[in-house]
Amino acid sequence: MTLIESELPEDRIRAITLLEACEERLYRHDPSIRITVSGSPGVGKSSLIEAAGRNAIDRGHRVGVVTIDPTSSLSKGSILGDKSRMTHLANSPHAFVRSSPAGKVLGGLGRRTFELVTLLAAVGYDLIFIETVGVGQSEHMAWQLTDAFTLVIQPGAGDELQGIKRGITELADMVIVNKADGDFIERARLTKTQYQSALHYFTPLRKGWSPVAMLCSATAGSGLDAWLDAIEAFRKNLLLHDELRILRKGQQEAWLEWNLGMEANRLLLQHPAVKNKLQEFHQQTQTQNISIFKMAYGFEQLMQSLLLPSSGTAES
Ligand SMILES: Nc1nc2c(ncn2[C@@H]2O[C@H](COP(=O)(O)OP(=O)(O)O)[C@@H](O)[C@H]2O)c(=O)[nH]1
Ligand SMILES: [Mg+2]
Repeated sequence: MTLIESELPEDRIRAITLLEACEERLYRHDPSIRITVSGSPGVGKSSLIEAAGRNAIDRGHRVGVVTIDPTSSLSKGSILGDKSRMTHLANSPHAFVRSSPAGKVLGGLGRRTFELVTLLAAVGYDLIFIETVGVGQSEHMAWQLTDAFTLVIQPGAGDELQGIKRGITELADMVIVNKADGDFIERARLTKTQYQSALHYFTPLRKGWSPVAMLCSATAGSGLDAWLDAIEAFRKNLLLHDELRILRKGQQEAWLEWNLGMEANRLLLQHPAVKNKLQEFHQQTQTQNISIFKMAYGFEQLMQSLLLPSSGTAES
């Protein structure tokens, strides 16, 4: 994993060799299911994975977890590292927890998340959780790169919403109302009902699967087996319709495109001509009110002349 995340060019070559071997193995046999666990910071994603992961190990699973460490991106402060919420899994011989830095990647997935997941699957982790940072943008990407999408919410989450937040909820295969314990139980039940009926109105995204809402308490240990059962049923349904294979192809394509975009972005920003122009732009904005739109157009033309020199558009 360290090799995969390394930025050194020589490590990259070795990482690709390793990943290629993983893919070969997985093309022959891949028993893994990959589940995104998404939701706002503090709803209990890490706690749920830790608690459900323990039960899953008792069922004979090997549990892999990739979390994106938010400390390096948007939400600093009160949030403890995810790994510290998963001490049992982190210390179990039947589980593996990896916290990757979100780094400069936009959104809640790391640049190498998909590669890490592939490695975990290839070495036999069959139940793989991907915990996102939960900042919105990333969710769609995570949805594209994994098999199942679990949205975690808090009791009362449905109250302030005019209806239910569509976007992310529409992606959910499973909605967990966590913290259904103590004084929150009644509220949690109500929230679950609200979500269940909202889910009902969305257009189904998967053949043969209706999204479910359920109650859990990571701390009291309730509802966890129902979640694991739902994941199992979800996987069986995918296999039944031969959807898993199609899904994986789609994931690979999505990852390829994403990676290409990121790399293009990185390389362009390193190009001397682009760097110079940015520098120039920066100096100009300090002293004058220049047109940002014209500037952006200038960048577009510059990039065209760099990437498609024969297309005729020269830098003005
Ligand atoms: N009462 C209650 N508290 C919980 C539950 N699950 C998590 N928490 C608490 O919520 C806080 C955030 O949990 P965490 O798992 O780090 O949330 P994450 O940011 O979504 O990963 C912690 O203080 C947990 O102890 C639960 O089921 N019930
Ligand atoms: Mg967490």
